[in-house]
This record gives sequence, structure tokens and C-alpha cells, in this order.
Amino acid sequence: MGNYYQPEIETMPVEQLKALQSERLVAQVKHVYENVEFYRNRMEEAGVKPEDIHGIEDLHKLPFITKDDLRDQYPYGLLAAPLSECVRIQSTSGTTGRRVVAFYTQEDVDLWDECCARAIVAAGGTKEDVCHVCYGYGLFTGGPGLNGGSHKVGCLTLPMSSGNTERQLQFMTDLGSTIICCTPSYAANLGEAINERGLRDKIKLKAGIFGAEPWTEEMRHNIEDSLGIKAYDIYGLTEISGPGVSFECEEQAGMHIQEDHFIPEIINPDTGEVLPEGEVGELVFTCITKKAFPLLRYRTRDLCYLTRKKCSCGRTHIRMHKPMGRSDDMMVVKGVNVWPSQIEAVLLNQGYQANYQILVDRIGNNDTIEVQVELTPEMAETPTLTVEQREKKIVAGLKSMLGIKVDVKVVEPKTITRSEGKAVRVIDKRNLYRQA
Ligand code: DLL
Repeated sequence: MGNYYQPEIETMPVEQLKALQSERLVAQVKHVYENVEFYRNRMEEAGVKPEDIHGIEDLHKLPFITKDDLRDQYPYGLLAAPLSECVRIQSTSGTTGRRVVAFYTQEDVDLWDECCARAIVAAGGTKEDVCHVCYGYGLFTGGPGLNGGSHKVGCLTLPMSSGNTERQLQFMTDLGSTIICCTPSYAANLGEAINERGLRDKIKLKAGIFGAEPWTEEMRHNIEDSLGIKAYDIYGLTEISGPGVSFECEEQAGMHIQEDHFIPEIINPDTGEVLPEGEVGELVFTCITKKAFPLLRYRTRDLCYLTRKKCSCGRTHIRMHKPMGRSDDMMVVKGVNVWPSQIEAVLLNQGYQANYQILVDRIGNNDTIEVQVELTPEMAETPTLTVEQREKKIVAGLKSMLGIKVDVKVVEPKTITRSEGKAVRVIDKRNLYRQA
């Protein structure tokens, strides 16, 4: 059995949880219908009225919402509470198109903080811990979310924000940080910096809560080894609240979705059909407790599957598999679907670290794809293979994973730019999807 922040909710029998969801869904549908013209219009177009929704079995009758809808309704079109009740905004880091702005009432902030507190406690956090938050603060939800959760748990919270690795290491060693929250790519960079400076014996970290970008199991093992910690995954998105929509427990086998606040569905991204448990498709969320910005049936574009298999931690909330990619970060190269995570898995399996970049271009009518990966310092110091041999081996690994020939360049350690937040893994110069 695990540690819980709110045991009665986290271990609530499934039937009871579903009844709670039904009750909250009915109230939420009424709330948005009465307060948001956008929802009223959409429901009328779909021929559905609030009184047609009696519980979660009727969820499928509601229309979907997409990111384009959010952009069209920017900034206030989806606001469901009076502006005077709103106390905060957060916003997406998107670089194309209009930003998405999400609003929070004080109650919304409290429930979001509780979600993050549950994640921290699941990772072993207590009020004795020193919680080092190096997700970005500001419009990005990572810093504020984990910061709020850490306060709720009663940890000593270090609001470090991202960047300035020397300062991170100084606080970490001087104040004895025990839990670290950041992107997995920055955790890998910190691991590298700690080992280079011989600080491994001076740090007290025991757990890390990493998310905001896709990462592989191979990367998890590397981070756990280099920092000497247990690495937990955490998932979320600005539109739905931020980090803590789901989180891993000590089983490290999928993330429990906070079903008392968010109802998940998996759909076929092409047809919108709801898929049965266990099938891979696009994750859709309905917010049943939020007041200011409660999205109903929001299409996340994240691809994964759900499982309600019993978890040894005792939590009853459904688990989502780590997102396998986004329907919009899948690249089609030479006519083949390529996911950055497939490339990462091949590289890390061959002993490299997650210091790599994928360059895609089009010359004439032909796509080109090149993967650049750094030698690890050990590989550079005591070479067992030549660079050519290494490149050949990676080319073969990628060929068998993807079915296409990928050019590979093995480069010297420290030549690929390190990330402080979300890593930029793909540079696609074809601009096929650039938005107006
Ligand atoms: O990244 C919220 C967050 C902050 C989550 C800190 C976890 C930790 P956005 O910037 O709106 O919000 O980006 C959301 O990031 O739709 C996924 O595609 C991706 N993502 C988030 N967490 C994970 C994860 C935050 N654990 C988008 N694994 C989501 C894979 C993730 N992808």
C-alpha cells in the first residue's frame, strides 16, 4: 500500500467514483450551458440539452473541443465564471498561432494544488522534505503547479525556476534538496553536471517528479542511475489545469488520472469513435470540478491507452500509459510515420545519453532525416569503436526500428545545446505544418 494525500478519494471504490463523476458531470454541463455561449451553441448544433446528460454514460453525446476552438475563443470566449471570481491565468508555451490562456478561480487553484500534492506524496514526499522546483515559473504551469502542491504537503519549497545550473547545484547541496521537479531532459543535464563536478556524495535527492515532455523508459533508467533517485512521471496540460492531471505511484507502471476531477476517454483520432480500454488512441478530457475554464471533451492530441487493472499502490483511479507521442508531433518522413521516442529508444539502448537532435529537411521532392547524437564522455575517453562503426550500428538500429534509412552523425560530447525546460529534439525545416 502506498502513501496518499487524500486516501478516501484516491482509493475510493470504482463504483462510488463513477457515481461521483456522474453527479459532477451533470452539474458541470448545466454550469457551462448556462454561462458560456460557445457551449450553448455547440450543444444546440449537436442536438443535445443539459437534461439529456444523466451521467457518464451520456458523455459521448457531447461535442468535442479542439485547440483551434480555444484559439478562436481567445481570450474570454470560454470563460465560465465571472471575471471578478478569477484570480490567475496560465498560458501555453506554443510558438505558433495564438496562445491559449486558461483562467482559474481560487477554488480552481486549490484543486490543482491538491492534484500536485497527491503526486508529490505518491513519490514519497512528506513535510520533512525539501522540494526543489526547477520547472519554469510564470505563464508555464510547471513551476506554479508543483510549487502549490509542495506547499500543501508542507515540504520546504525551493522555487528555483529553470536555468542557472550552478545556482541549482549550490542550493541543492547547501539546503539538502530531497525531491526534484523538472523536465526529464533537464534532470538528465543536472545528472551530468553533478557527476562531472564529483558532487554525487553531496546531494541528498531521493525522488524526482518529471514530466511536461515525452521521455522513454531508457531515459528513466539513466536519470535514476545518474542521480541515485527514483524517477516518477507526471502528466498534465495547461488547458486542463497543468501538471498533476495524472501521476505515477511507486509501481511506476502508468499514471493514475485524477478521476474525481477529470474524466478521460480514448478516441479514434480520425473518426472520433470512443475506443475500449486498452486500445491506443487520442486522449480526451472532461473537467468536472473546475469553475473558470472547464473544458468538456477536450482533444489533447496525446496518444496513449488506459487501464483499470488493479494497482498494488491501492489507488483505484484509472491509469494512462505514458503518452507515446502526439498526433501532431509524429513526423511523416519518406512516407513513413516516425516518432522521436522511437529514435530515442534506439540511441539509449546503444548506450548513448539523451543528447541528440533530429534534423528533417526536404531536398527537391526527397525527405532527408539526420540524427545527431553525442558520444558520452566515457565513449570519447576510451573508444571501443570508431565513430564510423558507431554510426553504422545506429543506422542499422534505426533501420530495423523505423524501416527507413536515417543518416547518423556521432558528434563530440557537449556539442548539442542543453535544454533547461522542454527539450527541442526535432528541427523540421520542411515547414509542412507551419500555421498562418
Ligand atoms: O507541460 C504541464 C506540465 C508541467 C506537465 C510540468 C508535467 C510537468 P503544456 O505546456 O500545456 O503543459 O504541455 C502539455 O506536454 O499535451 C503532452 O503532449 C506533453 N506532456 C506533458 N506531460 C507529459 C509527460 C505542461 N509526462 C503537453 N509525458 C501535453 C509526455 C507530456 N508528454
